Amino acid sequence: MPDLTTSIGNTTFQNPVFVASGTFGYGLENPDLVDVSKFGAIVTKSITRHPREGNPPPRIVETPSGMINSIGLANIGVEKYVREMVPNYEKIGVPIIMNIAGSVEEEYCEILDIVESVSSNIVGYEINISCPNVKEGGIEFGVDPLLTEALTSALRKRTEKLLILKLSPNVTDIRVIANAAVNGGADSVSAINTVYGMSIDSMARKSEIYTTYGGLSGPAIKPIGLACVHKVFNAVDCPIIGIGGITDSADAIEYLLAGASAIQVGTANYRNPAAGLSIVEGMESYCSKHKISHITDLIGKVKTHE
Ligand code: RRO
Repeated sequence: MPDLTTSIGNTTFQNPVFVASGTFGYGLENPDLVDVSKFGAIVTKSITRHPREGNPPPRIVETPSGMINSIGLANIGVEKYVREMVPNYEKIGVPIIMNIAGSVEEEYCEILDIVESVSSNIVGYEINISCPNVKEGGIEFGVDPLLTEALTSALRKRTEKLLILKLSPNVTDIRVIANAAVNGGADSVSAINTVYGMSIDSMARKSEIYTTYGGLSGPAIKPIGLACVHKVFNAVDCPIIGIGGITDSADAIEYLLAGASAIQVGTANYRNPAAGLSIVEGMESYCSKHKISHITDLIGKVKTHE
């Protein structure tokens, strides 16, 4: 049986297949649909300091090989999250990574302090500095290496749990932001969040998303995600969590070869909430077939032509 375990910072996961933020609620919504204990980890929807309604509809539209969302950070806020969700995590038998979003450094810090003040089996935090859909929703950090480093080091002082910075592809050079996160003390970076996109109904001559632009996800963005992961892998010394258009185990293996230590399945969950479980099985078969004893042997092993 191949060994699928992978480590990020001080934490070892039973396999490298996580479900992505925003595509699996708070981790507690699908118990009858999927055996969540078989995932490597669940990453929650982004949580902010106060509850948010999000953007007005329409806020999701299907596009060729993908979808565009502009949810606008709709969530229950950290207090309700700690009261109603966190206590239930003991039962579900899978590591939880809480995704945190804010508009200023103090907001991120306050959220982290509130969660750290209660006992929980949250194993780490994915810090969203890359939401494309709100005016002050972290993307200001995600495009600026100085702000990224300062935010990361403020958060690093507050927790010993995993600290993962979620990066945007909507930047000139993702390596500069990844490097800033690591200099600030991040254990890992996840790449990528969604890519700015737009969809137009030619008959109505109207934008199909209320906010005009949204975040493109799904198979359409896999080549962008792979390039970002590969660039970061070759420039920055930290484990990377690969995200973007992963639908099957071949996609997941491609991300590992590009340099990812783990991957997240996002848009594919909308079609099949158990997509991640098929990916775990497919990875096992790939390793057996190719006589790979440990999945981590694949990390960064893509052959290039240079
Ligand atoms: O809620 C959203 O609109 C959203 C978020 Br927070 C994010 O990080 N990425 C995305 O595509 N949508």
